[in-house]
Amino acid sequence: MTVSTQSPVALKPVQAGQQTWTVDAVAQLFELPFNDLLYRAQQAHRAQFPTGEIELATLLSIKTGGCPEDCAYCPQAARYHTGVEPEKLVPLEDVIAAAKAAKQNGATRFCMGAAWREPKGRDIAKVEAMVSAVKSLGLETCATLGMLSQAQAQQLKNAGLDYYNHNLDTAPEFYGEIITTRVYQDRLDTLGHVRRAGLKVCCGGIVGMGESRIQRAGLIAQLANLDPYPESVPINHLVQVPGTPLCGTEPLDPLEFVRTIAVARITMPGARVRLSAGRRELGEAVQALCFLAGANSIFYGDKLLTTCNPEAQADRALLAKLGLQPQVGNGVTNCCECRS
Ligand code: SAM
Ligand code: DTB
Ligand code: SF4
Repeated sequence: MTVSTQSPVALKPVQAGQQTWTVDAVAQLFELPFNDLLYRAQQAHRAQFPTGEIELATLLSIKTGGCPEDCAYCPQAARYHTGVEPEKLVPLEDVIAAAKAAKQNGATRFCMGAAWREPKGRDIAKVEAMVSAVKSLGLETCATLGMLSQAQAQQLKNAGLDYYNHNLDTAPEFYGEIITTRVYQDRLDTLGHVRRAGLKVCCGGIVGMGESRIQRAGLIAQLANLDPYPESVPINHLVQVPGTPLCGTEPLDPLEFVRTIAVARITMPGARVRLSAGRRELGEAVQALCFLAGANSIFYGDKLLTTCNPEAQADRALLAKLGLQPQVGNGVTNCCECRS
């Protein structure tokens, strides 16, 4: 794709009211010289987050595998042979134990993920109990359970849920290549239900699925034009899992991943931009560039849902090496290792 790097892109005021982003304007950001893009992202980041601390969010898979959907990236789709065996819903005591451990390790947010197309009524009741229990430990709560009705979103809010994660995943134009069992509008509808219930929105996508740069710009434009834009924006780098249709996709240039983070920061200046799946493959130097580009949150803990994440100890060492402080939550125990 050739968009002139000379095109002037007006600096967006980071505190002013939200503005609409055209895909072209976002694509022009992607086309900036790398240093100019990172400089712009740093300006936006420092204006909104002067202390620059990194949020630590821990994930737990509360219902693994056996999903009826056909998301081409996902090891939990029942139709792909990935070695992920379907499991039952995790018992409440196990969720509480995992949340306590996450808090002890320094996490401030705990996200519960289920391999569902959408939760059933009896599922929601059980997740409500999990949310209330995790919330009472003094952690921020997040859940990702698939599509939600308005009533389900309200039930989760009433149980103490702070955030709901539901990703747009990619640009509308590329979406049909990745998922056929539900449409983009279904995702937007769920996000609307989540917002109307008063929940905070965690919504991002995946890059490295074979999409073009203009499609990456299309994803960012969709996210930035949500009104308001999401409070949390997880940017996943595709984890290629053998057995999934996307395994074998040509890997994305790591610097293009850094650019995506920078563009997310500039277009959604007040959001927590989270380095999500795929950090192990990125390595430390690329992650350091991502922090420079405005990432200020990570999934923290040895496991994502079914795939590996960097070890917590290695992440603490990386943050310490970069002089980055983890965010401290209300009532979080000060741990000598992660608060040094
Ligand atoms: N089933 C629910 C749903 O799809 O909304 C919640 C769980 S689903 C695993 C949550 C998100 O994980 C997906 O939307 C996708 O963005 C991300 N994800 C899943 N597999 C991934 C992979 N192999 N690489 C990167 N991100 C992935
Ligand atoms: C998100 O955007 N990424 C997380 C979380 N939200 C639920 C999930 C990543 C999953 C990576 C593949 C796996 O571990 O199964
Ligand atoms: Fe199911 Fe979610 Fe995986 Fe899609 S991403 S297959 S909905 S678990």
